Amino acid sequence: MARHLITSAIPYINGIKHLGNLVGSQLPADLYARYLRARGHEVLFLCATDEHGTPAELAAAKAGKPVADYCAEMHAVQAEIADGFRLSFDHFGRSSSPQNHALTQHFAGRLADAGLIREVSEKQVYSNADGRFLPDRYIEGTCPNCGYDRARGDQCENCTKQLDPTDLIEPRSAVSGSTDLEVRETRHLFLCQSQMKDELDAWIDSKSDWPVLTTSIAKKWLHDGDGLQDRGITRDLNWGIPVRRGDADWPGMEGKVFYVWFDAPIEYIACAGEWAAANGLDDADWERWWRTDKGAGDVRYTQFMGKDNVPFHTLSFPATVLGSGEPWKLVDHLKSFNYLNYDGGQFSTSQGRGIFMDQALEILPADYWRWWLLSHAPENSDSEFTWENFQQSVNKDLADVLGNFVSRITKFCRSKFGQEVPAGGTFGADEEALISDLSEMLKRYEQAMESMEVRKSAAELRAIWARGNEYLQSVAPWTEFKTDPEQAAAQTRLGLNLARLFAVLSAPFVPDASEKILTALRSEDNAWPDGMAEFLSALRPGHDFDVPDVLFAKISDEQSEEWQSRFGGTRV
Ligand code: B3M
Ligand code: ZN
Repeated sequence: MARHLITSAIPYINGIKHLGNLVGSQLPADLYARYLRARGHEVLFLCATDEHGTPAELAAAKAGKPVADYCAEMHAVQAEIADGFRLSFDHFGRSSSPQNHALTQHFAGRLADAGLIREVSEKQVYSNADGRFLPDRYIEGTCPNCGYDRARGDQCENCTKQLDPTDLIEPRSAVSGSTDLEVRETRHLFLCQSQMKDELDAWIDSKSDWPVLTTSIAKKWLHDGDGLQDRGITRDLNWGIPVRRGDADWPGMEGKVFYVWFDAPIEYIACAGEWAAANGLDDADWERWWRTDKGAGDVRYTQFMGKDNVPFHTLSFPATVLGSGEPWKLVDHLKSFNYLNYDGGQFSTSQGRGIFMDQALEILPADYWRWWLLSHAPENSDSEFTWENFQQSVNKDLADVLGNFVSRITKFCRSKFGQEVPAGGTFGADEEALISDLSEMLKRYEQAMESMEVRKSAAELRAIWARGNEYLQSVAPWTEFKTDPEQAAAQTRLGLNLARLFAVLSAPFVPDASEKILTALRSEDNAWPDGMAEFLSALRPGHDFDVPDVLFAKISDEQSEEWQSRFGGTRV
């Protein structure tokens, strides 16, 4: 029994995530957390909403709401959807929490004391009418490249050219439309990551078991071009964590906030504090997960994220943690994912292309999505969602193999022996071969899960379901019953126990179906197998059971076609 701290990248507050986002962080993190809990480990699984930055401010303005209200509402929306997908966070926090405010200011103070923060003077666009600096996205104008008249200060949406606000022709404020703009000088704090380059490099080198996807991205940032650059960690915005040096004011930084990517990873730590507060626990209770001087020395910390988030987690955040000079826990394993594409193109939040988490749950229960997404996780390369593949995978794996097995054996038993586990008969060569195969297969499944090979884990689990089906198909108790009912009883008893095995092993992937099966089998004990033969005789003769409702309905061609056209374009 070990202690595992698990975090998923924290989703931005503005809007609902699509399935590509889900499979790149929250869902595999949940799979891992559920597995480790099932194996008896102590787990703290944390996620939160990432609430600062211009996207939050702009989305709130668009919704006509104060930012704080908007964030509170969207947090509740995201929490409900996460619940719908059965994401088993121990806490779903908020980066705008008081805990994160205090901790972010604390880290900034420590970094400044260590000489790792410098002030830089920059020129930025200031709007006289709005009385504020305008970050890139707050400035609009005509694109110098293609003439599109609603290009943004950072990029032209029409021709995709990257821009500087000063490139725009006839720039105006996206807030008020005012053209009364001027370039003003503003001072910002920079984190001196370049000073920590060697330390970070050595730390990454010590992680020989990290996926290549993770280390290659980190190495690129460390060594390409001029090497690791210092990063601005403050912004001229109203919404965010005010720049303070620990508890003290920071002269010259009045009215400024920390950059969203500075405070967001610190929320991983703050979230543990929120978790403790929400559960009436003390500081010591969360610090034992995060402070190596307070008991976190034996914690294994794993992070999950999409590849675009890797630089911040391998460089900027570790620079913050190491630079503080305090004994905070550093990540032990970082599992990153490629992208999931959608039906011949990309998922796109701005174009509403693809399936969003709320829409997915409107059409099918969580288990269907969890199974498909995890069994097709974009691990070694990008992967693609197509409706045809989804339909096939659900109909075959879930309906024909897992669902059908449970339904067939419970119904057969009911019709021939009644709704209790039948007595009689003995196990022979078929049963021994099955038990020995399953023991081996279970080991492979456990190894894949432990090493977070998500697709492989799904494949191993599917193989276990298939092996059970193969057994039942070959011994055929429905035929055996006619000549040797005693033997058929033994086979049926084993079949019912196999259904229980499937339920327990499948719980990390399809928790709802697993629970349905265990409820139908009236099995309160869902402990992981410790010896296959004993596990497969746990449901004793005479034990009552129910026949469950259909576990997985097949997806029809009509449904698949309808959904394909519904989710092909603009979200309505
Ligand atoms: N919110 C980006 C994203 O949702 C960002 C992750 C922060 S992790 C600390 O993909
Ligand atoms: Zn353009």
